[in-house]
Amino acid sequence: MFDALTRQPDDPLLALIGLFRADERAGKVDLGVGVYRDETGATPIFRAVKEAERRLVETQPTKAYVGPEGDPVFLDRLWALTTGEAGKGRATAALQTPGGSGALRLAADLMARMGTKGIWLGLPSWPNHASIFKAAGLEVITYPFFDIPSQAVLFDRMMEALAGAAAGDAVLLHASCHNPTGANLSAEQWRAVSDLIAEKGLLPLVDIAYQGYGRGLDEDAAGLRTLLATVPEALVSVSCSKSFGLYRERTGAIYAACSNSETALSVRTNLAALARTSYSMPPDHGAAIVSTILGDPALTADWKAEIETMRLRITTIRERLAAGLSARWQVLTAIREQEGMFSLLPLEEADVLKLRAEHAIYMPTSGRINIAGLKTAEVDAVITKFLSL
Ligand code: PLP
Ligand code: TYF
Repeated sequence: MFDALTRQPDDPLLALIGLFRADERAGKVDLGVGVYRDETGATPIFRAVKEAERRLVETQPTKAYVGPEGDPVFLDRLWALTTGEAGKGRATAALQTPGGSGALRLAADLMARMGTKGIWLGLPSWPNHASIFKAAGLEVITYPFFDIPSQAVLFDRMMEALAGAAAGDAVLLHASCHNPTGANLSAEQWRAVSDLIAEKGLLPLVDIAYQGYGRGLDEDAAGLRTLLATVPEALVSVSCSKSFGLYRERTGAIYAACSNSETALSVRTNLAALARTSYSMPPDHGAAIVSTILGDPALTADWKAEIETMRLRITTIRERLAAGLSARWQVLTAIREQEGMFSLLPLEEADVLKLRAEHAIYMPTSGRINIAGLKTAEVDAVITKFLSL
C-alpha cells in the first residue's frame, strides 16, 4: 500500500544542515538555515528563558492538557508585545499554536473555511508560505516584491498588482526582517498599502517572526501597528522561535483582529475547531516561558537587553559586509539598510555551489545568506572569497 507514495524532496534549507555537518573542513561557514548565532557560532538559550524554565520546574503544578485555545494570559501578553497600543481595545480572537508555522496553517485553514479564494504573495518569499497556503486549498497569486539585481523593493508594482485584487482576497505581508531579502517597507509605504487594503476590502495576514532583530522591538512592529489602526479586520501570525530563541519548543500564536466581539467569538471557535481536527491542543512549555518572561518586569528587561545585543551584532556584521562586498557589487551597499537575519545576494546557482565546494561556505542555491552565521573574525576572509567569484 505504501508503494502508492512517491519519494518527496527534502526541504532544501533543512537539507543544508546535514550537508554542512558532514563537511569536515576547518573554517567552514554556515550561512544557511535561519537561526541566530553568536560570535562562537552557537545558538544560545536566552538568560531569561533559562530563568523562566527554572521557575516553571519549581512551580508548575500539572502537565494536564491546556485547552485548545492555549493559555489566555500568554496570548494577551504576546499580543501586547506585538501590537502595543494598536492592539488595545480591539475585539480579537487568539489561539496558541505550534510555532509560527502552526499559526500560518490555521490562518490558511480558516481562510479556506471562509471561502477566501486567492492569497497574494510577494516574491520572493519564505518557500513554506506558498506550500502552506496551497496545502489548505487556497489559490496563491504572486506579485513581484523585490528585484535581486538592483536590491530594490518593487513597491509600485506591488501596489499595481494589489489594486487588481478582488474584494475578499487575502494578502500576506512580512511585518519586518523580510525572509529572504531583508528588505523593508518605509512608514509611508506601510500607510499606502494599509489604505489600499482597507479601500479594496482585502484581508491582510501579517507574518511576524523576527521581532527585535531589525530596528528594535517596537520599530519592527510599527508597520503592522499602522495597518491594524487602518483596517477593520486582519490576521496576525506570531512566531516566538527567533524572538525568544524557542525554536524547538514550537511556540507561536494566531490572532484575528475583528470589528466586533461577536465576530471575534465566532472566529475563535472556528480556529479551535480547526486545531481540534489537526493537533488538538498546543504545546505548553514555550508559551509558559514567554508568559513568565513577559509577566515579570526584571525578566522582560533582561530579555530585551539580550535581544538588543543580538540585533546590534547583526547590524555590525551587515555594515562590514556591505562595505566589503560593495567594492565589487556597488548595489550591495543595500545590505546595510536591509534588516534582520537575511539578505539575498545576486548570485547564480553555480556561484553558490562553487563557494560551497571550494571554500566551505554554505548557503541555499537561492543566494540567501544568514548574516548571523558570520563571526566578526571571519567576515574579511568570507568577503575575499565572495570577491574571488
Ligand atoms: N515565518 C517566517 C517568515 C519564517 O522565516 C519562519 C521560520 O522560521 C516562520 C514563519 C515560522 O517559524 P516557526 O514555525 O519556527 O515558529
Ligand atoms: O527560512 C529559514 O531558514 C527559517 C527556518 O521548513 C526554517 O525560517 C526553514 C525551513 C523550514 C522551517 C524553518
